[in-house]
Amino acid sequence: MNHLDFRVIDSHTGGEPTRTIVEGGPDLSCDPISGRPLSTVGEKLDCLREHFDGYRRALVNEPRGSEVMVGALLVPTHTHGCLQGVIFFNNVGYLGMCGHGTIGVMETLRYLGQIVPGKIQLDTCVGTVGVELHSDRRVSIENVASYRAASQIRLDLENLPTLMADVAYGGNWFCLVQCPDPSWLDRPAKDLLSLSDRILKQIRLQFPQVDHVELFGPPIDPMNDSRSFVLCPGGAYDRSPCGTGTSAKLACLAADGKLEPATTWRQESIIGSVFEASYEWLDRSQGHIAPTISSKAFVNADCRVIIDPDDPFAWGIHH
Ligand code: PYC
Repeated sequence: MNHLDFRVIDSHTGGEPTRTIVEGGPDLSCDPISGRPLSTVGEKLDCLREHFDGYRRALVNEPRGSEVMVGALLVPTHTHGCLQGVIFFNNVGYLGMCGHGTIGVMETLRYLGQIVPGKIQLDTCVGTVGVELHSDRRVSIENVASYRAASQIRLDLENLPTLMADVAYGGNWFCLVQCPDPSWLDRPAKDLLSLSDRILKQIRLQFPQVDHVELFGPPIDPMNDSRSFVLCPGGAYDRSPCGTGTSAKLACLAADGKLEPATTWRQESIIGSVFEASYEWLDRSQGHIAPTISSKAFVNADCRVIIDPDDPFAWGIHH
């Protein structure tokens, strides 16, 4: 086998990295075994997972990446009105949508001179996402329909007070917990990771689709409305406030009547970065909202990633 060679653009959104693969990705136009044409992003994702999962592992895992890295593979789209298809992935698998990643992709397309300020649509495996690049380089995402699936789920974990959780969808599935003690979010990240992991294991007994956990507490900056710690599926925590997680939070706030439509919610991350968010009702009786999430990304590398078949860690290190 020859070397594989990719052009990747690395960016970060509120501290959370996105590695956008702009050249060298696998051919996902048709199934490599049957030759069947693949038209939707969902079909391309299935093909990537089944036949080229090594690319995902090699591109985001150590030694070329880390458990924090989210990959974004740009793929052609046939969906009417969409400029670009995108498949998001991380160290352990694939993401439905990714808010910080979408903002990273938009800044990457701007950096490459492929977009100018204005609105476009991106095709993801969970649906079409409207995205606007503003003239100050901020990006606003009109995320997929988001909703709360369950509220006030009681979680009894050993040596902890009873926790009450919501389960909501914002392009990915989240378990949302308001910390009973405001100082919980001041604990070291390793303690928050282990607490979130315990919550994840417990909630998945009832809601196996959940793969992210959000812990909420008071913001550090009084300009903001809330601070969150977000556990991602691969065991890392989101350095950003998490775009899909903030969408899920808005769905809960809307369902509880705690936030009016078109009102800005400022979600602070555990490292102090902020996403501005608001929503409109899509279907009030069903609790479905259309969230908008805004922030900025910065490009920090434009490079070639090489996979050398003689490298014993060519396909990533598995911890
Ligand atoms: O911003 O939606 C997001 C996200 C998901 C996982 C990491 N970031």
